[in-house]
Amino acid sequence: PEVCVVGLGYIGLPTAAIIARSGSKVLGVDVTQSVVDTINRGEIHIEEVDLDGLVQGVVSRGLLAASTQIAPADVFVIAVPTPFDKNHAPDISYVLAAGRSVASVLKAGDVVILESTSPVGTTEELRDLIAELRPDLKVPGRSQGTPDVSIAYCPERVLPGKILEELTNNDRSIGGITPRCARKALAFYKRFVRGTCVTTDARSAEMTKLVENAYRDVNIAFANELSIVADKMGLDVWEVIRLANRHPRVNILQPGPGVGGHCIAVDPWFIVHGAPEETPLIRTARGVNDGKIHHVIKHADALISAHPGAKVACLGLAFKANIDDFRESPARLVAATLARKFGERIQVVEPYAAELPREFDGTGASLIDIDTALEDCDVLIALVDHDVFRVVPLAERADKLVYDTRGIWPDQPKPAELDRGGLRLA
Ligand code: SAJ
Repeated sequence: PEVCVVGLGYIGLPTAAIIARSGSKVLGVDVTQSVVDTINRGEIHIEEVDLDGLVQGVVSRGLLAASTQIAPADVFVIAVPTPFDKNHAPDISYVLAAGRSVASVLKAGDVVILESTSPVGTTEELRDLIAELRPDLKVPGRSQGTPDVSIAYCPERVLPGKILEELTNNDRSIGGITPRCARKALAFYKRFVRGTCVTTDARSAEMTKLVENAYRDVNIAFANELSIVADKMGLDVWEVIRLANRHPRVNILQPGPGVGGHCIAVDPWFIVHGAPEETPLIRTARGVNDGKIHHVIKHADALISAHPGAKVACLGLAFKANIDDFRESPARLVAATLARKFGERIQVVEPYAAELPREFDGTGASLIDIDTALEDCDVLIALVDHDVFRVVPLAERADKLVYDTRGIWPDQPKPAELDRGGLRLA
């Protein structure tokens, strides 16, 4: 193959498919045999808009194949997970394992690109590993003369649910270990990226990725903190934010039941870990967003407890709107906690799920559709802003007791119970 993509997850697979669509022969490598088999059948193991058709097309045209074994290529793209441990310390062992396998087939002239979100300095560590394993190759920044291989960091910045579109159209930061490495990587991305590709050094590119997600986390924390303040003061936070955002230089994000997904709640810790003394704001924002989940649980618990016998529908399990990704989801944690406490009084509506996740087993909670919820349930707890929930007309929910954690129904009358303040929890 011309290109070898290591790691066929939410980023690696769409990236491999898009490179293949641009005409390059691509080998996708993954440690999981079932993932490899699925892709080689032209099918996919993850959910992403339009990805199924794209993968089927490039596999059937012989442009994309998958394997558990790496093979020589001209360009290697590493897109493996970088989780953190229980102390929030980043774990780059998958990156280094990928580096070891790339090193085993590397030859002069090759380009190695790391895309995984990584703590600052990881690309240099990858370079050092390659240098150690392949003393026969001159690596950038460490050997005299023109290096044999180029190594760069180029983070993805795609939004789940819009991955294919954003992979092609977003601007990209391309950080080379040296300027020459950046130019080599740039030439590669130009083949399939329509957005502007900006070159920089590897460490700046690593930090840029972390900063983007920390920026969003801090701003969501601001919105979430406002929502807790508004609950205490008996104000409608959505109304306040709508009005404040009419100011030309104010753009407050939307409060919700907490921050989910695999990036925004993780990446800020990589910065905190790298500079613990210097990051009180980023650390506090994480605490505020995690704390919001428990605020929502407490609030919902009080509402349900105050209405014994009422049937309750939790609307949504996904980590955000209009996707079927339930990992690291605050909505799921809220619904499961309520189900454990209130049992069969709790129903869950999640049009993107075929069944309830494991943790609901034995709780008595069941998965129902939105129409059944509107017919049978007295209390609605809106946890995800799926469009299917947003479009429920007022007439079908006017008589319900609603706890709207996403602000999807601005026209919902304030329930008298809430107005009395009896249920407001600081
Ligand atoms: N959220 C709010 N309020 C908001 C916006 C988001 O509560 O106003 C919540 C969402 O409901 C969700 C979480 O934040 O639980 C994260 O959602 P998101 O849409 O902000 O981001 P992700 O995790 O889907 O994707 C992010 C994106 N980063 C930025 O927007 C800076 C994406 O571009 C990155 O590529 C991705 O992380 C990644 O892979 O790092």
